[in-house]
Amino acid sequence: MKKVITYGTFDLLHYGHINILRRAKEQGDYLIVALSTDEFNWNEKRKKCYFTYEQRKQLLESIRYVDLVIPEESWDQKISDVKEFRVDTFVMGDDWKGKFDFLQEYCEVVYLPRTPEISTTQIKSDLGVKK
Ligand code: C2G
Repeated sequence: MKKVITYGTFDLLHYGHINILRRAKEQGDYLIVALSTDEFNWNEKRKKCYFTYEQRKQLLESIRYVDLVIPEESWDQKISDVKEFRVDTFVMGDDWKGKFDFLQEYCEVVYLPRTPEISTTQIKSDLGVKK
């Protein structure tokens, strides 16, 4: 079984997220999503999520491409995640291109093109929601 992992906040889930999850799953047979916790989002990304971790986890677990959701609590957990879950391929959108090449020592690293013109920030802006 070829295992794939990807990381993210996935707040206000949209078709750009679904596109990356679908293509990540196409890289193997089992997709793990490491979902940024509320604390990690605020402390490390200054992102205040609309949906809580539990709500975002429930949404992701309902997606056919997703096999397991684990918490992302630190920037530094990727190597141990790859080892612990015996991951073959790490996938991220290409806005992160090059940032995780250090993982090549442990698994295949794949950056996939982002879906243009959609983002959680754009949705909030279009809805006139303060960031
Ligand atoms: N994404 C995409 N197309 C978009 C928006 C997002 O392909 N229009 C991808 C991103 O490239 C990323 C994933 O969807 O691979 C999740 O995006 P975010 O929820 O914004 O995650 P991010 O804040 O980039 O956190 O340790 C890594 C971080 O947790 C990534």
